[in-house]
Amino acid sequence: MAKSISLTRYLVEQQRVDGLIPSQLRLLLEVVARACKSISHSVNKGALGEVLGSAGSENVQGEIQKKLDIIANEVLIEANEWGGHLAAMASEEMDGIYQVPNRYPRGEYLLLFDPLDGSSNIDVNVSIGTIFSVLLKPEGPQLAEQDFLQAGSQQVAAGYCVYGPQTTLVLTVGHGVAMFTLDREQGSFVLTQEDVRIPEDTQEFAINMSNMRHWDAPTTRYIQECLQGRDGPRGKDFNMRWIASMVADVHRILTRGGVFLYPWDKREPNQAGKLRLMYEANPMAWLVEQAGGGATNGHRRILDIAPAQLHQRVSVVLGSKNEVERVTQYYAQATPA
Ligand code: AHM
Ligand code: MG
Repeated sequence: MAKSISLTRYLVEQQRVDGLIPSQLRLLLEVVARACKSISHSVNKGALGEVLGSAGSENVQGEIQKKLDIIANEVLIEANEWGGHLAAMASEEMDGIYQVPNRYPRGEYLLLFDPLDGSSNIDVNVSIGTIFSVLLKPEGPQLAEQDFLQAGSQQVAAGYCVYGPQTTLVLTVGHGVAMFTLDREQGSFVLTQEDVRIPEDTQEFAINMSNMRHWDAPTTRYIQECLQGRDGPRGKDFNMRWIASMVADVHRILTRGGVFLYPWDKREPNQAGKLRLMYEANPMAWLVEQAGGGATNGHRRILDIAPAQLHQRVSVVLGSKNEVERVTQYYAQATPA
């Protein structure tokens, strides 16, 4: 039987053998994985752990927080603040940045996360997840929110952990995408897939169709053509999936291809979209690109967007390369340069 490779061993080899990551980044990723394991245990307990339901508070974006949103946020902070590898953290669930307290040593990395993505699915026992992104702190003694405002192309690591029928951690440090499945008996993540590739073509799309009447013309055109199937301009039938947890939808796309869209819509014309650039779109865009897919806001590569705000939102189209390119073309044709 082939020897199983734990996340720890994989990271040590990335550091020692291949020289792909510094030791502090390895430590950071191990700590994030440990936090995800702990979150996975809480998610699994559900009602038995009295962790379901609303926390009765709102986050900075005015969204109702679930108890597990807050628990997951605390787990990530407590796990990461004392190790000496981080300078500060930022989270979808916190207003401003969280600097590592003075009583602990500070490292050179910045960690951003959506502690529990897919909040609407927590109480109904549908897959949810944690998304994270790692940046290097710019030079200088002071630390400010401004330091986090780096384009996604500057990420040094990104990943997510999906809490579904299996708990799976998916990771990139810029040399492809690897997947690790949590072995509960051993208590460790085990490498289950390396060099993940997204097929360039697909017949599966993911979008919240109930928003159709609010979309702009290019998104409407793309989806209508998919819906026309074999009888329309695409000449083939499409299937639709929408889990309402970006982690789960992206995990499916990394596994068997597909395209995911959460576009700008007319309900909130001044808002670029629903999803957050720093906590959701950037890490997922990098993973998808590392697996051979594409990720754009319709007009440009997500990873090239220079953020102006920590909680900035963005339109997202990502997944199988040829479909993402087609959507981008429809946007270019609708708004010629
Ligand atoms: P959340 O971070 O508050 O859970 O919101 C993000 C989620 C994504 O995971 C998912 O793709 C989207 O919101 C679903 O939105 P909708 O309920 O509008 O379909
Ligand atoms: Mg989210």
